[in-house]
Amino acid sequence: MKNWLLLALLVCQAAAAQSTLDAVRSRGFVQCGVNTGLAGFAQPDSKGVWRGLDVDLCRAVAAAVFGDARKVRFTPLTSQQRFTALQSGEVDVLARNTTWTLSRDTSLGLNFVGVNYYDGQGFMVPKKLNVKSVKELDGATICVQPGTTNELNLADYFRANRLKFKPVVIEKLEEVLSAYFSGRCDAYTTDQSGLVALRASRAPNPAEHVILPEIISKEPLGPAVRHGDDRWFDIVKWSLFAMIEAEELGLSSKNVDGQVKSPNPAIQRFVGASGDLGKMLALDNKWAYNIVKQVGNYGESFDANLKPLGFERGLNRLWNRGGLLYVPPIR
Ligand SMILES: N[C@@H](CCC(=O)N[C@@H](CS)C(=O)NCC(=O)O)C(=O)O
Repeated sequence: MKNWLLLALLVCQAAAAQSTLDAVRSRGFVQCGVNTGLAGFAQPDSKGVWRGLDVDLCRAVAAAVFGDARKVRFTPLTSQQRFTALQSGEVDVLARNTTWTLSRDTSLGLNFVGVNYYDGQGFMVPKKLNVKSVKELDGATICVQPGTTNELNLADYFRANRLKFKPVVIEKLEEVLSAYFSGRCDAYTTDQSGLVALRASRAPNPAEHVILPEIISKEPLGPAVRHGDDRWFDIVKWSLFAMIEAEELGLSSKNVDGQVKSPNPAIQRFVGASGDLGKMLALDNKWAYNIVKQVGNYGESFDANLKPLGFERGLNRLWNRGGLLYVPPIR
């Protein structure tokens, strides 16, 4: 083999072998794939600062890796673009109201780190249609985005219930919303969280739209990374878990400083005052302290981003308060 070819091959192999953590460190920031603009999950505010539950997860990873939650940049992605962006290495993390499914977790080459919002699919209809149930939508025209679980669940549900429908499949969020709000579709279907957020933030008149009572699927939404890099998978996973565990331990951005001297050994370990949990993740021992101090716990993020839009905690309460949020021990 020619020498230059061998060299090129070795350089390529070295680049491929570089871990995501090394790449992120030498770049100086985490590149996070987020929604193009979904209030409460990921949307730039009036000053252009990204806000939302998914955005906070990205900031938590930056706080864990760099000790600085600001070291993150955001790539807005449509439903259809998101998986290629992660697979190709354009983003390090995908935190974009993405449902954890078997096919995405296997053949799409993703690893879901956990769930940051338990959701389910619903339907929104104009109030004036006077529809009270999805079962009354036989023959309806229904707006949906491609590349979503919503598109598949819609077809399954209507088939299972022997109902007919005409799908109007539009890739861009702006366009699917204007199709629905202008009356081109009788109904719009997506995750319940999407319906609540979009009705509150995008409807010309929110009071003119109702969300039907049926929830037709399970949509566990969570951040994902690429297959093949266990260390990075661990870092993103435990960054999410740290936000949830902090709420359970009663640690918040407001009080975490005072807790560094807590007599509780679990808190001591969490804030990095004892033990070496950070080292096990190849991070600074204050990784979790930095997340809570700079980003906040899960409940703080929920209250800041979702509560103002009218969201209830519901399934997304902690396990010991009747919800599903339960993370393995941080020890
Ligand atoms: N959770 C579902 C749906 C996620 C989804 O893409 N929802 C739409 C409607 S809320 C969205 O976020 N669109 C934004 C965009 O494409 O820019 C999935 O993972 O397939």
